[in-house]
Amino acid sequence: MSTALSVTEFFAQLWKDYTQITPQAQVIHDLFKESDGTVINDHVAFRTFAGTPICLDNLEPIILSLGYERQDSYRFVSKSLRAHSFIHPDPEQPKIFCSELLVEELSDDVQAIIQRYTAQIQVQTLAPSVFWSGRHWEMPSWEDYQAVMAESEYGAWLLAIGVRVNHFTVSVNALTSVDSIEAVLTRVKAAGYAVNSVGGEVKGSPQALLEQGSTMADQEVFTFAGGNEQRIPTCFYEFAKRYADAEGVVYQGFVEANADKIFESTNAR
Ligand code: OOG
Ligand code: NI
Repeated sequence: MSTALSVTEFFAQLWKDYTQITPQAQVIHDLFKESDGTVINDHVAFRTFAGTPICLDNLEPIILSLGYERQDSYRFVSKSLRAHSFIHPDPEQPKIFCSELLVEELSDDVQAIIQRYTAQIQVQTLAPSVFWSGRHWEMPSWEDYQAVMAESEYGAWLLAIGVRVNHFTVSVNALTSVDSIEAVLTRVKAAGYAVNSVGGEVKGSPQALLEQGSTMADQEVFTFAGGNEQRIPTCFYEFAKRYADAEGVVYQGFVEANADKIFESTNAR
């Protein structure tokens, strides 16, 4: 069906964009491809700014146009974020997690900084390509990046990186060479990559029906406005293992407490 084809092309474009600033993902992907033959994606995630032309409510119709349905909603009070997850009727298609920063909850000073950049957004009609469109504003100054960072790591990350996939997620259920998040992370660490240990390396539990782990984001030198060159986090890679409920149905949702810690995979280190 043409819809399925265009979703496939959508993810191919996303992977291309993502691996350009996340070289670790291609290396780790190839490692598992070598032992397992195929690597299946569980989900991808996007970040955006609320109260702008590219806010969550405006991105949602694009996701729906690809055949997705809204699955659930989430709120991360201490991070000033909200999110929706989306699921495709074709179970082979990855789920999508899309969050936005509630800029109005930040201090007046930081709101003003973010608004100086988001005022530059010029989008006429949104299309799927918005998900690999990157920054819609000039690169921030290092001072602005740091001022936003002091209140929202997510906000600073988004100001520098823009709208693009912040992680792909390997389905551990579909791997045959390993069957636990622990074993996956052991292999990832042996390959030389740092793992997100916020709240423990494995987020969630079999009782919560979802266990996840992730790398710490790759880092790249960016030239900030004014010429300041700084090494900052880009994107990371995630691993998810889903469990069946009492009725034998494998859980397809997300877990807010897990997600809260996965967000920190873009922390500076
Ligand atoms: C999304 C974090 C949440 C998950 O699997 O729970 C998430 C992000 O870092 O933008 O991906
Ligand atoms: Ni995720």
